Amino acid sequence: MGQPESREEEQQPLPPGQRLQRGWPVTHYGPVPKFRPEKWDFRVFGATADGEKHSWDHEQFTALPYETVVADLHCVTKFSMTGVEWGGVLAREVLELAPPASDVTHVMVWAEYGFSSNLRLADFEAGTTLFATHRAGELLTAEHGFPLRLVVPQLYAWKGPKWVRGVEYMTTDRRGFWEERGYHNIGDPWREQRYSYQEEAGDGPEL
Ligand SMILES: Nc1nc2c(c(=O)[nH]1)N[C@H]1C(S)=C(S)[C@@H](COP(=O)(O)O)O[C@H]1N2
Ligand SMILES: [Mo]
Repeated sequence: MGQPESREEEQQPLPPGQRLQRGWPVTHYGPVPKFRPEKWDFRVFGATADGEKHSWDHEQFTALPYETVVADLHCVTKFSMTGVEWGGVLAREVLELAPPASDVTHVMVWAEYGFSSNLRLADFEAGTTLFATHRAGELLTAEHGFPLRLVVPQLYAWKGPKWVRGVEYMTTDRRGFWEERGYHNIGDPWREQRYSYQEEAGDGPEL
């Protein structure tokens, strides 16, 4: 029988190929957007059940029920952080307030500067998918996504945009920013779905 390589691995198994990271690095593409509260809104659009767009200003969105989720973060560049406490608004809350049409299968989560990430509805409606405003009880810093970032614990971290501005309900799948640029359409770290060349039939739209 093989021995675990360290006590840490014994206590907290990580997805294949991942290493534990100390501290909290900053990882993203492009500049950090400036937050302008008077211009900020959170929009739900696309295939909504009532055919209408829904939007919240910053005050309204941050007044929605606050929940916490303890989750691991797995970056596809191979570092992981474990036991991060996020606070914010559950994706389920958004789905309840602005329900999707019955034929919605995927969502596109949109962030500042056109960054986007596509998710299966099932991943979006998981009980631990959270629009986070806080980490460990403190407001997010600008570089970590203030005022709002998505956390999808069961997927690689690029699936969770920082500086989120809205959600598009979709009746077919479409690739987001990194998914168009060589990353896996689904991105399950436990199945090590890192790159689009690993996709199997049904994992995503044609490239
Ligand atoms: N808007 C935006 N969000 C993003 C990214 C990005 O490039 N742009 N990168 C993602 C990736 S690859 C990772 S690993 C996490 C990193 O979050 P952190 O900088 O708070 O550690 O943010 C994700 N969210
Ligand atoms: Mo990442």
